Amino acid sequence: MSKLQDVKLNVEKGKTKLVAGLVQEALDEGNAPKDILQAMVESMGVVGDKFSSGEIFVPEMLIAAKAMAKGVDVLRPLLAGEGTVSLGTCIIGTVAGDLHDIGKNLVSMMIESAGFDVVDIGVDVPAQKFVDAIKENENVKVVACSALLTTTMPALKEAVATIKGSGLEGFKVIVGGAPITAEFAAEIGADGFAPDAGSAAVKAKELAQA
Ligand code: B1M
Repeated sequence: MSKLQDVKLNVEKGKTKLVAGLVQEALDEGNAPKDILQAMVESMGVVGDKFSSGEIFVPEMLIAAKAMAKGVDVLRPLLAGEGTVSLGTCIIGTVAGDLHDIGKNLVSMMIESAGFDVVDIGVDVPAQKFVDAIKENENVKVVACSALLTTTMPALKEAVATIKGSGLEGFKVIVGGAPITAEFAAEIGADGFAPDAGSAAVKAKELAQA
């Protein structure tokens, strides 16, 4: 079995103690960090499918997420570049009612590597907390809101409306997450949408420099 396959299977099985070592072995074997990350993202797809079909339940899904996080920790220094010039501050969080953070953490990592100072305000973030964070931090250029559940799409809408209605200016709002589309982003008044972490960083940079 290839090392990538090994990483993939062990993330799926939630082998938290093994994944970091396997990711390191995959790197040592010459696999590119982005390919290893992609393998782990695919694992989460498999885990999601197994959850949908009733083959596994929330605890298994959680443990697989923890295993992936261990693998991402090993890749972090390799995926995040060392930008010297700051493009400003990016506030990032997952909206109220939503506890999913792997995608948000990857977006955060890529936005940081694009040259932003990232302030991560976590998961289950009430709309007003985004506004408070904008007030509390200097030079905010981008606010990034993530939502992973169809049931938290209304909370994303509320977050964007609250941020936009706050009267604060000088920044753009980008949104994303598995159920979010460019159409929905436009409908709720976001300035930008990105389907994945890499394009979120490109979009954040584009909007901050516009
Ligand atoms: Co949850 N969960 N989960 N879950 N979970 C999903 C999302 C689900 C699709 C699984 C399924 O049914 N197949 C489903 C949602 C269905 C729907 O809404 N239509 C689901 C459900 C139903 C639930 C619960 C309701 C289950 C329950 O309790 N009955 C519950 C909700 C809890 C809550 O949030 N209130 C729940 C709980 C959990 C865990 C806590 C156990 C765990 C999360 C742990 C954690 O994050 N620390 C979990 C997990 C792990 C998943 C799956 C398996 C994996 C999510 C993930 O990390 N994917 C997921 C199934 C799946 O994704 N196929 C599932 C990998 C990650 C890299 O991708 O997060 O999509 P993603 O991020 C991508 C893009 O979306 C994008 O870039 C990222 C990287 O490229 N992106 C952005 C994300 N944010 C962005 C922001 C941007 C731009 C792009 O700009 C700001």
